[in-house]
Amino acid sequence: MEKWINTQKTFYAEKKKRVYYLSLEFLVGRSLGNALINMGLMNEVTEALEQLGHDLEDLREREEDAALGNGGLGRLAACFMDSIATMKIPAYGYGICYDYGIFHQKIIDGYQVESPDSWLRFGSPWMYERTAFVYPVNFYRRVTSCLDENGNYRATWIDTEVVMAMACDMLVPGFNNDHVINMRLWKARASRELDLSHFNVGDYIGSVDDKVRSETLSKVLYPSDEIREGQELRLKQQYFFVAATFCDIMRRYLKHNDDFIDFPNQVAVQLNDTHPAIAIPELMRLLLDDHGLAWEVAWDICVKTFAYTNHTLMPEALETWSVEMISRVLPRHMEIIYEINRRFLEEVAMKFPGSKRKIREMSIIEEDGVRRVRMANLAIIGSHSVNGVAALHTELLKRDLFRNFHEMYPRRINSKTNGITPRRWLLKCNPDLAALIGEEIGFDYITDLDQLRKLEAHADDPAFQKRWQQVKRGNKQKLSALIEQTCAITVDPDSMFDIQVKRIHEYKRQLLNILHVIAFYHRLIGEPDSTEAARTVIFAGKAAPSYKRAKLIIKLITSVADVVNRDPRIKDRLKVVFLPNYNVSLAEKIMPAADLSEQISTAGTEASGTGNMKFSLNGALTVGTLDGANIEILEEVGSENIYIFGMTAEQVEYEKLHKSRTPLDIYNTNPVVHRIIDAIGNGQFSSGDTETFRPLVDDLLSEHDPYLLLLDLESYLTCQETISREFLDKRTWSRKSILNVARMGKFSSDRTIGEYAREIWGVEPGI
Ligand code: 26Q
Repeated sequence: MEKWINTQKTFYAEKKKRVYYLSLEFLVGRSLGNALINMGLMNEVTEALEQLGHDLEDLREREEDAALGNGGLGRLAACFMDSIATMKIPAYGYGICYDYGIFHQKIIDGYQVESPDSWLRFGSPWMYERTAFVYPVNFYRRVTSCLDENGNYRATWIDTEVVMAMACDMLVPGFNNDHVINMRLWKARASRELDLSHFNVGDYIGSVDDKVRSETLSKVLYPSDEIREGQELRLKQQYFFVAATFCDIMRRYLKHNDDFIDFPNQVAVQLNDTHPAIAIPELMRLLLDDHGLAWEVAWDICVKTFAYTNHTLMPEALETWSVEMISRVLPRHMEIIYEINRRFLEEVAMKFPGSKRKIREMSIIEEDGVRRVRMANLAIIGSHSVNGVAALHTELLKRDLFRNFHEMYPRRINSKTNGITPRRWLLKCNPDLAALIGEEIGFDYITDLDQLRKLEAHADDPAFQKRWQQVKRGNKQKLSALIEQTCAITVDPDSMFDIQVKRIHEYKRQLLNILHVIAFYHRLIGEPDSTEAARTVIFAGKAAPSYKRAKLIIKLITSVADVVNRDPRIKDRLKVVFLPNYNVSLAEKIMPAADLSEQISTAGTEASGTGNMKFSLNGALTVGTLDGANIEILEEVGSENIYIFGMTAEQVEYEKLHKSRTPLDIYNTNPVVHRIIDAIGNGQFSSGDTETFRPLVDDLLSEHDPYLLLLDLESYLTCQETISREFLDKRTWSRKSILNVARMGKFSSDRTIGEYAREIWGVEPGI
């Protein structure tokens, strides 16, 4: 805390530009081990606890994960916090302190069952309630207006319902640098007026009811990623945290300034996807209504202040809100959005005269059917920078999804390839590998990941390879014990650990993976004496509670596992495991134990992926498509050190249009494929029941399968056979594994944050 106070004092004294990273999600995980590592206290604390008769490992396992995020986007925000602290960037994270994080997943009868994650039940030692920072946030009701002395339109939002936002700070220590930044997460509290109004008319119970209702705002994280969830509560959560954050931003800014000329030189706001994009009309409202600026001046400040990161390519996943709802919940913001749109469409009409199509596509308001506000359009128009999260993703944004905007503002869209923090994803989760590397090349690589290159010199050294293999083997043994404990499945640590862990989604194609598992199973039955490498295929991941197909895919995986694991003919040559409740802490146990990392999304669908980087940094080889950051991993490690299969994004586009082959063609001509599909359809994994998995079989055979599983299946199966063969050659495999780690430097989130700082935020790392 002392270091935290000192850090804040320095920021304050230096009057530096500050960065605000706004995110509805921060998937932090546990903090104890991380804090001890970053502060260099691991040995001391281990020893001290020993003297007190406690085991640090045991203590660490008791910490609840702070799971305030769904997956990639939330974890990226958490990795960024670590890099920001380590690089001394004057930045803050802002979000919501949910009482309930992402749900706990249990597997019952092979199906996912959700239960609430009440991580704050007994409080958290890492959260500090800041009762001095409490702000009112307004909702609903109406806007009055008048003309001021200069004849300008002036609006006031009145009669509002008020919810209080209370600051809760979570401290984030940098690595080995005495720097501590904070994430400020808001909690909703009832306002006093609200209590009193009911009290006055004698409705005591009613007043408590209202109090409870207004506090539901920060109750629970929405558990759906990349599928639309358009509830009013979600919109209110977004505005709640944005409004409170801007109270804080304005308070800090106005301490040193009495006009807004310098605002964009003092403040940078990064929007983590469109979830906080209501911040754009909110800043306009503050500048216009509270501070009396002219529209043009206010708008110029807005665009210079905001930057927006996009995390998805799928048009159906883009956020929209009905005009009706925004008008009701945030009436003044709806007015401002209309005015932004009116002025913007004038610009469009000037730039592209007569193009009705451009106007229709670029408008913030979607006009066909119920009118809706397109948050991505708002975010692009209101920001000076729009970035994708990997090179391919950004190119596709420019070419397809945001083509019109790219044409209009050719300098706006830029690329910032994602990264991961090497502190958590190597040093903390894989201490033995981190130590082995350190003994060879020194420990500076932890804050300068490019230094891992020095490992290249040792890739062929048999003695080094031996130690490398021993570390991997130790990690696999630990994971085997965990699997035994949680799933009661015995796995062989000498088998190939073939792992796919991530949210369950059709586009991520866990189904393709299980099709290979079935093919492998059939092959083993057919060839009882084959010498093929034994495999343990491991899955983990949560499905959005409302996502039927994803849940059915989990059921198929667990059903295949049941059949395969019990089949005496298989004799331990194949095990299938679904580890329940995938979260950050479980990921830290899985990554170090992987031999093969599955990154098999349909090309053009996964914006970046970050699990791919975690696996590779821990010495797994990747089997993957030319999608997201896989392409850049390929560029770094070289094509001999990664297994690439399947169609390119361009081929996917082409096939969708021209359908040169259909899934049925493949099913009818390839007997291996035929057998796999029939096995699922005929009930081989559902005790003869042919109904359970019919929807999946239908999807697979459909001409309209948007994820083209069967079109990639043959190439995937061939690739997997190569992998099986090459795994048997320990020397070559180890060499590839070492080279993967040696060439992961680019994927440090320190590199990513350095690029954001220089190219978007205009701030310098503080050495
Ligand atoms: C939106 C509206 C209402 C409710 C929920 C949401 C919502 C929540 C979470 C929409 C999307 C998300 C999360 C998206 C996400 O995690 N995307 C991933 O971001 C990673 C970091 O950039 C990428 O590596 C992944 O490729 C991308 O899928």
